Amino acid sequence: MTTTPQPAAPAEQDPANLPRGRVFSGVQPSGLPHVGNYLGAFRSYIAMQERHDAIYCIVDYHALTSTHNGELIRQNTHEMALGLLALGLDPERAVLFRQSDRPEHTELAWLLSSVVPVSWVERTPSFKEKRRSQPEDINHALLTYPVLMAADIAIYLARYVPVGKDQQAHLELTREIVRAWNARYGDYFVEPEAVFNDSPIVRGTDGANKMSKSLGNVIDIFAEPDVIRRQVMSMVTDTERIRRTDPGRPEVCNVCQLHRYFSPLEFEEIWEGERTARTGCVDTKRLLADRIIAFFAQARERRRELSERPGYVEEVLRAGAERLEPLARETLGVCHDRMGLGPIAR
Ligand code: AQP
Repeated sequence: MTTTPQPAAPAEQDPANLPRGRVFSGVQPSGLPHVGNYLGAFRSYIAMQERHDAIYCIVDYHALTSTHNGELIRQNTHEMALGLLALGLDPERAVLFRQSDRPEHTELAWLLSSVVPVSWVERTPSFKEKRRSQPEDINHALLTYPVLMAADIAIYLARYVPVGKDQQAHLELTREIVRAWNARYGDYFVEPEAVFNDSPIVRGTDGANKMSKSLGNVIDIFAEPDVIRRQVMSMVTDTERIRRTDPGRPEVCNVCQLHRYFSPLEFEEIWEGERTARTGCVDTKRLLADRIIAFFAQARERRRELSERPGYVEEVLRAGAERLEPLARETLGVCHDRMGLGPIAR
């Protein structure tokens, strides 16, 4: 099948070469797939499906913490799944499913929540961040989000969780939660490890914050080329480079940083052009836009082909959820038994 070419930037941790194990990761359908998702997480998903037992999830329950438009969640779920498949996620090698198709996740979240002190969830950076960014909508699900995330991973006893660095605190909390449950009810859950690749935090077009759907500072993967070009041309570069003749600092310029991944063979030359002011920021951005558009061209074409197959995405998601049923129910069965609850129907 067609797979998007992988950027050749030097790997800090090569997700594909870890000892074999079960992998789980999720993405929220809170918007459309962007370059930050791809560099930080999706390319690890695709690399890890080769030799691991990989499970990937569109976490629609999580998206309810900030998106309250049902139709939008449905559309974004479809688009996320379609995007992942177009980028090379292969349903023959990895399981792809929708979280709400496996309601055992929410039951396990409840069971785990009984060992979680409230102070643990109150102190998570994402909760504090949401208190600032959506003060009018501090719903209870926002507070318990990390417990549901722990359940998503723990229910499949996953060992590896490929994610961006923004998820590090959540992963630490997941480890604490499973440790607390194991301490109370006996060893059962695996303490999962976060897997970071060599682009663990991609900054957005504002040059300052993490690229993020909710901040709107994204470069979309599947938008029309002229939209991608506009997004790239709007990027903040080196704020101390005022005049065209000033030398640039590629180490701090986000456009130059993205060239490491999208122009792997010549980024040093591009950086040198910036340092010596041989090239201006506008030239470097134009080149980046061309490179990003070319990089995802195959995936865009594949997305178009897949979108012409009616029912395909739904079928992949349904089959994925079905494959996971025995695993999810087995875990719940162990929890019911050890926690003194009634037997679950087999
Ligand atoms: N900027 C980023 N750099 C590196 N990795 C990133 N990821 C997201 N943004 C970056 C990683 O992509 C995976 C899926 O992310 P998500 O959609 O589930 O959640 P998120 O981290 O909350 O992404 P957004 O875009 O910031 O969503 P909103 O705005 O809805 O909160 C994760 O592994 C994430 O680390």
